[in-house]
Amino acid sequence: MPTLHDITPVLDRLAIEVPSWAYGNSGTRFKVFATPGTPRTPQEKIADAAQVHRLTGLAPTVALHIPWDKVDDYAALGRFAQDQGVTLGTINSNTFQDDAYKFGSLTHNDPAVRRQAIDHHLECVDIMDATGSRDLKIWLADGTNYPGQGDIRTRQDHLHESLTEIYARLSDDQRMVLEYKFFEPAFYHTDVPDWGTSYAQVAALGDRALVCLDTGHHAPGTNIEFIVAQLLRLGRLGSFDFNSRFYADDDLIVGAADPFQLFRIMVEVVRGGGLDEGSDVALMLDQCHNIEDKVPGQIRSVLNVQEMTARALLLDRDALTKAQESGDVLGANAIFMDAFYTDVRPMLAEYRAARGLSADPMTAYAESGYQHKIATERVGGRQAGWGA
Ligand code: PSV
Ligand code: MN
Repeated sequence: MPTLHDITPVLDRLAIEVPSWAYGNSGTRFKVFATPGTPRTPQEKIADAAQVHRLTGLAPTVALHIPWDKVDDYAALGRFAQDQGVTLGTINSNTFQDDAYKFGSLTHNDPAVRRQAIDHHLECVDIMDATGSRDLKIWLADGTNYPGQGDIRTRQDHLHESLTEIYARLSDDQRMVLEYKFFEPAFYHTDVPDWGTSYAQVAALGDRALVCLDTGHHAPGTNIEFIVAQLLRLGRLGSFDFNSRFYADDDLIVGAADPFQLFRIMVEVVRGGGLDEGSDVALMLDQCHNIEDKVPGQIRSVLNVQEMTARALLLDRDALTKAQESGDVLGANAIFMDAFYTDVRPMLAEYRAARGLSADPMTAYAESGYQHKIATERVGGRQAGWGA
């Protein structure tokens, strides 16, 4: 089995992008609970994200969602982030909260609505130019609720045309990632429901159009690591949105519902070169903290990814290949499970301490006084929330 020393270079490269919206209030259609200290501005969200990075060394970039994080001067916001010790990352578009999009956005049958949705994405690329962001992430709520409601094939053609115009606006160092989700808010059909559709759409655009895999966007029982392996094999895995699901798109803390699944995914990421030097697979969180404090929720999340990555890196590949090639079913499985069952927490504590970080970032946060400080300082104003 590899040692901590062997896996250190890869651990050093591990970077997990955090979403600005994770720091705002969120909930369900039943209730959104407010939390003292919740950011009121994009700057306060970035300050919280920087605190996560300061304590873990794992989260150097913050993703923005437009228009939720709209500001007058994005270059200044980028400088603000840098002063805090982080940089601005992926720009997420939003075509799901305007009345115009009731029947779709980039797939809508009305050219005027498609125009509005395309223009929103072009504005997002302008923002990327100002922030220096590499990736434009597109997730569409487009779909229909009733059979016969829309022409599902024409909508694919509209999607292709819309994406073509957006893709053409990107510069050579920018990418588009197209996220899929099998249902919700549309219940009968969704225009980008699965990795195959996302792959077909991005493959028709060019090399800098890739698939975004949100771990919560699959039917129960889906073998997500197989999709990871396939997309890496095809060179089209652009990014992950990590989170946990028990039932649907729960957006819970990654690794909370099924740590073994996260391990299996990370095994395929490692196997497919996703953590190799120079890899451009982006690891991001897409989570909401409905009842727990948000900053420690994010700290827990990036630590979970780090822990499962370390376990995946400890997998004895040579022994596994030998067992696989000799048809040793139980032997191969035992090697795989040995890596999963390895408690890497003491090893990672040592790793962090050697880098001047706290060995235990969760305790360090609890003792830092940061939660009390933001709860005391952030009084008045309007707390940020998912969808506002
Ligand atoms: C949709 O459920 C999604 O996963 C997309 O990534 C959005 O950008 C994100 O949630 C926040 O709305
Ligand atoms: Mn997502």
